This record gives sequence, C-alpha cells and structure tokens, in this order.
Amino acid sequence: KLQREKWRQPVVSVLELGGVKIARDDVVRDDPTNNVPDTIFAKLGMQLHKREKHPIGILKNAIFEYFDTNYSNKFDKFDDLCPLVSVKQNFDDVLVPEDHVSRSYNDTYYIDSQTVLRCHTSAHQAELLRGHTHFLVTGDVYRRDSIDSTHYPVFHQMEGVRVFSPNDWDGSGMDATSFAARDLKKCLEGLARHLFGSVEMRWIDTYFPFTNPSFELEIFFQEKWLEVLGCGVTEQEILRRSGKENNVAWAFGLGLERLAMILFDIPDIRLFWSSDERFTSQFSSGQLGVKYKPLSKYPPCFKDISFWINDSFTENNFCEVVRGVAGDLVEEVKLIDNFTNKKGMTSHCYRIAYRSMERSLTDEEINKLQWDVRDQVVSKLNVVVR
Ligand code: FA5
Ligand code: MG
Repeated sequence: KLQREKWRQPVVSVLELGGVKIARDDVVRDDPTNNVPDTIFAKLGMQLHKREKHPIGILKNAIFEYFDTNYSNKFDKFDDLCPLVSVKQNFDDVLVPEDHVSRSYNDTYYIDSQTVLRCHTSAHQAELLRGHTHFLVTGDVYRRDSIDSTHYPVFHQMEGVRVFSPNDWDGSGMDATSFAARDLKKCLEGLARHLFGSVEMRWIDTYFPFTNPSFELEIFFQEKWLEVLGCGVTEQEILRRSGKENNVAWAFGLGLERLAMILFDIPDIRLFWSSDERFTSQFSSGQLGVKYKPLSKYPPCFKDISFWINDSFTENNFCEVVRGVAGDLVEEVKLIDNFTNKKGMTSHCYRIAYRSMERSLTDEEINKLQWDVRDQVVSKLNVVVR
C-alpha cells in the first residue's frame, strides 16, 4: 500500500495555468460530457517544458537556439498558453471535419461538450496567425491512446509556423506551395542535424486536415522508424480566415518526448515523469551530449486477461482502466488474441506488461494490480471476463 502511494502524483485542488485559475472540480466531473480522470488532472500543471534541467526543457531550449541563430530571433515564442481550449480552437479552426475520429470521446479528453484538453498545439495556430508571421508554441497536450514505450496520454509538442509573402517566392521559379514545402523540409532537416548531428531520417507523405501537402519525419531509433513530427503547407482557408489570403505558410508539430528519447537515448516515455533522482540528476541545462545511463533493468511481469467485448468496447477505454489501476507501473498493453465465436461474440485477450523503472515489483503487488484491473473492466466497461 505504502509503496503504491509513492508513484501517485499528489492531487492538488487548484492550479494556475497560463494565468487562469482552475479547480479540480472544473476539470474532473462525474458527468457524461466529461471523460477526464484524476490521473490526467494531476499532470495538468507540471509543464515539463519549462524545467531547465529536464530533458524536455533542455530540448526546447536547443530548438530555440536553432531558430534564433538561423532566423535572427524572428520567431515569437509562447510556452504558457492554457491547455484547456474550446472545441472550436482544437478542431474547427484547423478545419478538422465534423466526423473526424480525433473529435471522438474515445480519442480526446473532454471537460464538457465544448471544452477539451488540447490534443495538439495546432489549437493555437489560427489565433496566433492574426498577429504573428513567425512563431513557436510549446505545451503539454493530451490524448487517449494506446500504451507502449513511445505513447503516453500526456506529452509535449512544439508548433512552428512561418508565413511568407509574395516577394519571398517571386523569382524562385517555383509556385508558392512548392516553395514553402521546400523551405519547410530544409528547416526541419537542419533542425535534426543541429540536434543529432548525422542521423538516419526519412520523409513520409501523409494527411492532415490543416495542411496540404502534409509530411511526417521519421528517425531510425532502437531498431525501428520512429515518427517524430507532422508538418505541411498550411491550408489556404486557414490563412484566409486570419486575414492573410495573399500569403502562404508552413507549419509543423514536433513530438518533444520522441525527439528527447533519440537525443538522450531514453528508452521509455514514462521516464520523463520520474522524480527518481537517479534519472533527474543525469541531465543539466544546456547539455545536449549526455546519454542516459539506464538504471538497472528490473524484470517485467506479464499478465494476460481475456474477456468478451461488447459494442461499446474500445482499446483506449481499456488502456485508461489499466493506467488508472497501475499508473506508470504498466509498460505495455498488447492485443494477443482476437476471435469471434459462432454466436457472434468477440473475445479479446490482452497481455499486460508490468515493470517499474525504479525497483523490483513483488508477485503479491502485481497480482493485486491484475485483480483490480479485472474488477474494473467488469464494472467500468461491462465486459465479461473469461
Ligand atoms: C499533430 O498533432 C499535428 N497537429 C502536427 C502538425 C502541426 C501537422 C502542424 C501539420 C502542421 P500527430 O498526431 O502526428 O500530428 O502528432 C505529432 C507528433 O506528436 C507525432 O509525430 C509524435 O512525435 C507525437 N505524438 C503523437 N502521439 C503521441 C503520444 N501518445 N505520446 C507521445 N508522443 C506522441
Ligand atoms: Mg502522426
């Protein structure tokens, strides 16, 4: 019992975010239009990107340095914008279609039907475009998501936007969109070299509602391609609405945890939330060359759970139950079996990997967690455990 208390974040009742005072009861409510758990509220004021000695803060400053040097301090910086935003800011203003999955309660944390925890820093694009032509927005973002070493329900992004005027692309021999796309890729490749020196990277064509064309950058890390950012040439409609119809712009959204994992060789995204001194003491402000020395690895423990799902079952809901019970002791949740019987009932089997980065877990403790998971999937998700 005592040991489990240790990794729980203290639950404060009032926070100050971007100059706004917010009470717990304003964010976490027992109400069908609210799906924010206490564990998420506990992360709201943490602002890892503002800690000078934290890997996320160190990385942020290194990125600032790149932009300040290469663009003579032209980029305006924002890192204290409140993460509670309207549905309009988060989705409508960046042209996310009415029926897009990202709007669902399964993917986004809603405070009420009109207010969300921003799921990307793009939520601030449209407003800032009115007064600025070069800007960087850093902040914590929130998503209901799967559980593994590169996904966490709270993470940090940095948005970058640059607006061009006709005299920038005139004479380039290119159309405005190609000009902006080329400049964007050059800027981000330069940033990757500034941070990592030489590194294996590749561009992937993708889709975002707010850019066209759109790209993702992947970097080779721990034997896999890891997606580190999304970007593209801003949809003209967004510029038009911000009074910039004669301009062209590019925008990007960096995943700061992913970049910091590569930069410092950090193997698991949960580590960013560790207050264990053996982790935190390894980093100091301004130091990019440091490679994380792993604490001795403690053994994982795997537990399987099988149940008959129902129509409302989703994997994100299941993951939230597991996080609610096990917090950062859960390392991965993986679907290992999925079948439908003759009666049309579907069964899922998930393998949960429990592992602490700080100590060995006891059998007793893990069994208790697993029983709590079993109880809660039944009571909260209405599934039938097999
Ligand atoms: C976006 O969020 C877009 N807003 C990015 C963008 C901005 C595109 C401006 C175009 C113009 P995406 O959902 O792919 O895109 O997330 C961006 C990055 O955040 C990803 O590449 C990844 O590095 C990081 N990321 C996404 N989900 C998680 C997660 N659960 N945990 C940690 N990092 C994540
Ligand atoms: Mg993506």
